[in-house]
Amino acid sequence: ARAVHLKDYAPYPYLLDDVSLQVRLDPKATRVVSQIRFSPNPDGPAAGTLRLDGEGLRLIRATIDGAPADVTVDDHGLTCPAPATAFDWECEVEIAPADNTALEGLYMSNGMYCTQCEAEGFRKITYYPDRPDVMAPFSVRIEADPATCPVLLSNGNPTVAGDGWAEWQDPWPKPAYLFALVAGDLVRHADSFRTLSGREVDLGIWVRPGDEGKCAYAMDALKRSMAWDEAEYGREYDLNTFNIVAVDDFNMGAMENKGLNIFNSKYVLASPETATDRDYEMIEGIIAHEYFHNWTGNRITCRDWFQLCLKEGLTVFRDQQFSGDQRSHAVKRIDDVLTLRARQFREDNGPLSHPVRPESYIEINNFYTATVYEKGAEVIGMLRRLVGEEGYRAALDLYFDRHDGQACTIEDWLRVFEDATGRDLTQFKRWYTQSGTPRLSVREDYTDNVYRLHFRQETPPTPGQPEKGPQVIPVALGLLAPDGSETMPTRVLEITETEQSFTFPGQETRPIPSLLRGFSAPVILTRQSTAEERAFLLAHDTDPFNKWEAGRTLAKDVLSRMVTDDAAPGPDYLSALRRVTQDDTLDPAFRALALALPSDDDMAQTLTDSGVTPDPLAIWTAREKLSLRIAEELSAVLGDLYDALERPGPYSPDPKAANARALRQTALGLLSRIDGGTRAQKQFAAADNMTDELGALACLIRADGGDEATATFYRRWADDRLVLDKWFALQVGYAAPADAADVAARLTQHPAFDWKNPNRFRSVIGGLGGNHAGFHAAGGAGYELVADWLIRLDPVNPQTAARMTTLFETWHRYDADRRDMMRAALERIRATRGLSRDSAEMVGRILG
Ligand code: HT7
Ligand code: ZN
Repeated sequence: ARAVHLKDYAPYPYLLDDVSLQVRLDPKATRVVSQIRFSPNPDGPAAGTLRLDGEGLRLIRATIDGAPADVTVDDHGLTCPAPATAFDWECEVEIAPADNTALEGLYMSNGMYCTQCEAEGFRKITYYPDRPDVMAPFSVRIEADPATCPVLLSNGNPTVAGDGWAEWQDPWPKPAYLFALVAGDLVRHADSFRTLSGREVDLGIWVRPGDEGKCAYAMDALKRSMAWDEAEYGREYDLNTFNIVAVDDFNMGAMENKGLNIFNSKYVLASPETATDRDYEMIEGIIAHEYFHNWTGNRITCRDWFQLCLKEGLTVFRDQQFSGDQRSHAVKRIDDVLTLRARQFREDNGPLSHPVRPESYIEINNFYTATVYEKGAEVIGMLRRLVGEEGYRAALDLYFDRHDGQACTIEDWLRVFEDATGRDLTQFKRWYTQSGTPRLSVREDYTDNVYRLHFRQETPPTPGQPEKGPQVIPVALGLLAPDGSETMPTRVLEITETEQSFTFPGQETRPIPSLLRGFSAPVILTRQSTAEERAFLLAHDTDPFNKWEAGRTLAKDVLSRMVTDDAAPGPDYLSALRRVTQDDTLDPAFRALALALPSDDDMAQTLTDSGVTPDPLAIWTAREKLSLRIAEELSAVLGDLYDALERPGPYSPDPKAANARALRQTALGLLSRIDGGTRAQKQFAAADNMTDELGALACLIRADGGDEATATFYRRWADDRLVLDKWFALQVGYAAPADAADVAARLTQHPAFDWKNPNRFRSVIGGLGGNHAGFHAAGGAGYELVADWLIRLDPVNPQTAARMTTLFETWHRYDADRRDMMRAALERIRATRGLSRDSAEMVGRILG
């Protein structure tokens, strides 16, 4: 397959003045009639030939101004001679949504019709210039059997409807990737929202009958998101209707289609009995994310898919701000950095490393990555730090004013910051074009009351980019005195050179630096420091992120020495942990994070960075030993906490109650290593909510497989598909290293293992990949099983299969045996006859 390159961008030769679709739904023979008014694009290349994208369509007829068009059809679309003046195009195609297992285009899920058009799914519905810079107002007429599909939804506002048909009109010009259509037997959880300027908006969350009791939290999150976007960004909603539909079969989390968001049901449905605190938090964040796209993505969209970070990085940044405002900024920041390091640093350290704005792709679906999303959000955070809160607001106001209704580039985005703040962002732009995680090392000296910091930055070579220039790195810094007081509050140093020093005169004692506060830049910071100093920062740093970071670094040092030298955990770490655990002035969720150890995957990368080949079993064993040691050392404190944090009233998902549960669960996880599982048994039996029930079950499975509790849980929840996903995932995720592949293999034989459902597939196969020691267990059974299943899934759902090949992206870290086995598994996937373009690109890049 051929690669697409950013440098080859050219505008489309035509503008689309108006699009009208008529969709007559049928599982095997849906008919789509499209009528499009084309006119020459004055800013485009010469008109005269019409090229439309199309895949898997049966063309019935095509006309230009009422006369048959002279079309040539190929595998990717059609071409025909067309006037160089305005004309009317009409065509009719037939498609079979019931046969669409790839879940892209128009497909069926539990008897319901739905669409997923981003990135290039609309071309599976009709012939069309399926690219984000071609925008048009749409009107849609849907016809379906009213007995099976009483509800018919599309983008924009509803206009007229009758028995078996409905019409929708979307006045806002949009690219085809934002098109959506849903039809089925659905029930509506209704509410309304009054915008700042007084527009009354009908809100609807549409779900399968029986699920209507699980929509209240998502609706509440939606209304809070709408109010927040008005208050913080001055952005109002712009239609009379906003609908959300929950779908069981969905490749990703959700989709921001204009006025008709479609969600993986996992990120909509919640009740105390079936959803965990984490589920509630994810629902809130994803509802906000998709809603925020209405302005950052829909009203202002991307010129081409290379600019994906323009909408995704910014919208992730906005949803992170929102969640921080709704909950705790400190805890949210730590969570976000944990995700960034686990996903994006991992990606950036391996063969899939690419810039936030890539320069070429074979399959765009493979570029919905942690780098585009999470690093893209970090880049916005850095910009905001550099220009300040007011500068950021001025730049965003200018962005919305200047570019409303346009399809934009990163250059447009940076220009509004330059114009609004007067700053030159030429060097800053490297964050979008250079791949790899910068390494920032720092040395210091202190003489005659003058303290100096000497920085050096370097970004290692990444695929296609052997050389890098220095980046603009904002380093938030505070200084502390040995008595724990802060002698210099946070100040932002701007590093722009490869080597750069900063001087702080008037320091009566040698300060202790708190560097990169709030994780002010997505870099790997190295600095020689002692365990005492880390314990000091854990105790005294006023910056909550760095307070946590100090504990994390301590934990990593302890674990590394346990792995490499079989060393026992030192007293500094354990006593620092005790202090934090007992400190009631700290948010319980923060304490839970401080008590949590780095993941095995994180430790594997940490060891690799320090030149040690990671042994997954040794890491797992060290982590188990350290957890046991912490449990023994802190047993009394943890026992008291566990009892004290018992909830007095009924379950509520509010942040305060959830934070208390997070700490209580962390305490239980440690205590169940020394109490024979008595607390976990009791909690499991008494639980009236999924957070407590699942938390207890996890402890029981980890202790001895938890066969009885696992069976009880299954009997209780066999009819709830989302809860059952958790049941599958937990067994694989907590299986002992030597058993994990067998457990996963056994679960793939379970009658409820519906492998064509992406959530279920991810629970088991993704769950195995997430069990680091289990996936990498000696002998390679984990690699084999995952490869077998990816080969099986690829022809059915190439997008999901390709995405999961990233389980192998770290092959280069490990010993020769594992490397060989992982490469062999990848080669086996690559050699599969008829392998999709999606998986072929991923496997090719991973193998290098
Ligand atoms: N913008 C949406 C991306 C998305 C997607 C991309 C490829 C294939 C399937 C997909 N489903 C959703 C989601 C978002 O980032 O908001
Ligand atoms: Zn998004």
